Amino acid sequence: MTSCLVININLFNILNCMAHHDYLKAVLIVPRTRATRFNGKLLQLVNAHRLTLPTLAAHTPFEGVSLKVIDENVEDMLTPETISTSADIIGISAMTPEALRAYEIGDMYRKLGIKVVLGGIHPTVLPEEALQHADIVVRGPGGSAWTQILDDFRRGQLKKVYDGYSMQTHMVPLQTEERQLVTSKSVYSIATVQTSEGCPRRCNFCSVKLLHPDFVRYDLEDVIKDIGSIEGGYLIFVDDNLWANKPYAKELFRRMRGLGKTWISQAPITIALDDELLSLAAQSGCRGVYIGIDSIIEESLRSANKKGIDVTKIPEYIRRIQNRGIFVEAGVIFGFDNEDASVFERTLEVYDKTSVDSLNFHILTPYPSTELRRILEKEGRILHNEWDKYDTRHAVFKPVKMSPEQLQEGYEWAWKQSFSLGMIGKRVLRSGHPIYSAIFQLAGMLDHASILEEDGLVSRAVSRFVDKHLKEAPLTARDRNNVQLYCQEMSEPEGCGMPGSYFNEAHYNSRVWDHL
Ligand code: B12
Ligand code: SF4
Repeated sequence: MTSCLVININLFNILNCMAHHDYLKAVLIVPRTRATRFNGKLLQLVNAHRLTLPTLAAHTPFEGVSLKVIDENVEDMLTPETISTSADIIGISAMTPEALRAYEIGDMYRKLGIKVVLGGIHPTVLPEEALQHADIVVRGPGGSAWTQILDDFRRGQLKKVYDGYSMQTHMVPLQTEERQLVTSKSVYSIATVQTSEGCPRRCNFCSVKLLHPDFVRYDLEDVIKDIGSIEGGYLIFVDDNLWANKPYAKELFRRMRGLGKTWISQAPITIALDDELLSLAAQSGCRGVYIGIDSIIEESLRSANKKGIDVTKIPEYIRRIQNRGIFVEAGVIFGFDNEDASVFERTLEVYDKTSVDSLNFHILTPYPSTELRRILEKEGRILHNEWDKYDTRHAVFKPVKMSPEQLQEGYEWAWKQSFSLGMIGKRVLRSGHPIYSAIFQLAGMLDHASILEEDGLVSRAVSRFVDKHLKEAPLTARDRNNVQLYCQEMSEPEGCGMPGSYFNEAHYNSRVWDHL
């Protein structure tokens, strides 16, 4: 009884003293999308974390800012009851399919009078729309803008729109701790790394050039330092085109030899033409590439501005890449103007004759401000602006040679056909690396099967496993620093009534931060 009282008094002291903090409390959020099912538990099991969060964390000043990050895809969804009412400023990231949820979250915080910042590709291209749900919008790369916003907040000089394009300086290699902010939320985390921004190509449906008008490569020293901050052995390069500058890519792969990392990335099919490049990639740990082949119909590729690809050579190119022990997943887009309803069957027939390890299907989607969107708008072919359906899984425009319903049905048929047990078995058996293949096939199947519906049998089992094995989020050096600074100010260097255990508390954030 007595010890309980002491602890309560201590806790009261902490809450009391920290309530008058002179440091900022900031929260960064990635919203959940319709595409993320199963209450995020499956993603919590194996999560390739969103690089956005540690990147912005690395641009958050160490002194005087307490930071919390939330990825709704792997955590419980935020509600008015669970949001941090004591936060000072919230930053939310949004791709187009995440925009509506981002707006909901923004509205929730703004109701409490908390400042909301929106960034990412969607607010970049539609800042006026975003400003209806936020106080501040960041356009373009956001690291330096985020640092500036925190500073302006302190000085009471916030602006409505920050132009990230003109402010970005250079990449900041991440620290292990910044990565832990997100990786500790999964059982098995896969790190994400970026070596460049943008893409030298100009496909007409792509949003990348809107966010990154120029193709910028990071300093290789910084990239290697960044990779050094990764604790585990697996990583994904999130670059749009890691391989675009061959001398740079080759040097990167040379330097990665011996680091003991296994990695995958997106890649253009043309990597098959450079033996040295492939060989160095394999030696550096490359085990898989996702190739946006997009279509096996030359005319479709031309209409999308994808030039220089001889579709008849695709099977041979796939084989060459696989010969290096690199797994190939092909990305297919349906809905180009010249395609009629026979495209689905024809596509599967062609891929059935290749040795491709896995397939991934998308519906052509006219994202805001892209060239494709401008054409379709002019022709009156956009069906609606329900952004959560702009996820490449829904037909949101009228194709030329089929109806939107035919496009939707054909797309779903292709998934079902391609991920039937027979097709999966065939691909796994002929794959040079059946274990990787089986994992990818399973991922593809889960992506489109509903066997793990929320509260289903498998979902519950995954939840139990995750809850048991989830790593503990470390108390960050930043928070330790803030508490110590405060205690010094209070002339109580021993901890101003804060029990030592709080410094070690893994869930300091949720136990103390939320209640301030
Ligand atoms: C990696 C990636 C993914 C991963 C993401 C998961 C993961 N664990 O990493 C996966 C494969 C799952 C994925 C899925 C999808 N993706 Co994606 N993806 C990317 C990619 C290649 C890189 C994103 C990234 O990590 N960048 C690195 C980080 C550091 O940059 P960032 O997030 O852009 O953040 C910077 C700025 O935007 C800004 N910023 C962002 N948020 C905020 C917030 C605040 C507060 C501030 C201040 C600043 C700020 O500051 C950051 C630092 O500069 C981009 C292409 C690109 N270059 O953007 C496409 C991209 C974002 N994806 C796209 C699409 C279409 C999708 C899908 C719909 C379909 C698909 N391709 O599979 C799904 C939808 C997923 C969903 N949530 O619903 C489109 C989005 C178009 C649009 N208008 O929304 C892009 C642009 C690709 C393209 N070719 O057009 N994607
Ligand atoms: S190759 Fe990929 S990232 Fe580059 S423009 Fe085309 S779709 Fe965009």
